[in-house]
Amino acid sequence: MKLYDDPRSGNGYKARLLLGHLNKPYEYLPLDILRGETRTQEFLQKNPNGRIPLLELDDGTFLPESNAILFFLAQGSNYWPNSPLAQAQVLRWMFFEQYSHEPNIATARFWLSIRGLENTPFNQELLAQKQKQGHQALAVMENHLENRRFFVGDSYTIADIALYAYTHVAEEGGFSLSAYPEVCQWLDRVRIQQGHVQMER
Ligand SMILES: N[C@@H](CCC(=O)N[C@@H](CS)C(=O)NCC(=O)O)C(=O)O
Repeated sequence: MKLYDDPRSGNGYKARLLLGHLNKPYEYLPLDILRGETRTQEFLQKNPNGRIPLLELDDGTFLPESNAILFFLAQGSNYWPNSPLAQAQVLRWMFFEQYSHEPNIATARFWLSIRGLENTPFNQELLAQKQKQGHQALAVMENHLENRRFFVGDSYTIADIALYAYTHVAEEGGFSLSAYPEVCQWLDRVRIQQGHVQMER
């Protein structure tokens, strides 16, 4: 397998993290999103949406979308539960991540810590809105994690992986996690899972 990714991407890190847990070998193909390397004709033929992460399977199939990659790779492993209801709960948190969490927390991080303020044509109002909505997502997580070790059932699943990716670097988006002690304890629990890899490559 090949993983097209930008090392700074939390979405890409989700795939790297699960591949680490699964101890699966893969070829890493780093691209620089700031230089438009996912927008070339060559890359657009692989993923018409022009984004990483992108997994290339051994038969040449291309699979984009971080959470679809997690779903695919987790099949048959402990990171994807057996019961349809537990599976649906995992999907619930992965959809939450893509709709309520990542668009706010990852975007604020991208503006503040990756692209840099000087290159970011946004207004403070938009940043404040992203941060407000990001805090709402963190509060939902905090509340859910009260009396729970992981997001679904009592074990670590791809729901945790999807949410860990941008939560553990939320401070780079201007979010202090000190008001979320349950989230902080969960982050520590995730970090000690077997095969954990750090975001920095
Ligand atoms: N929903 C997608 C989002 C992917 C995404 O936004 N990728 C960003 C990096 S984190 C990207 O490739 N940006 C480059 C661009 O849009 O040109 C996923 O979860 O994989």
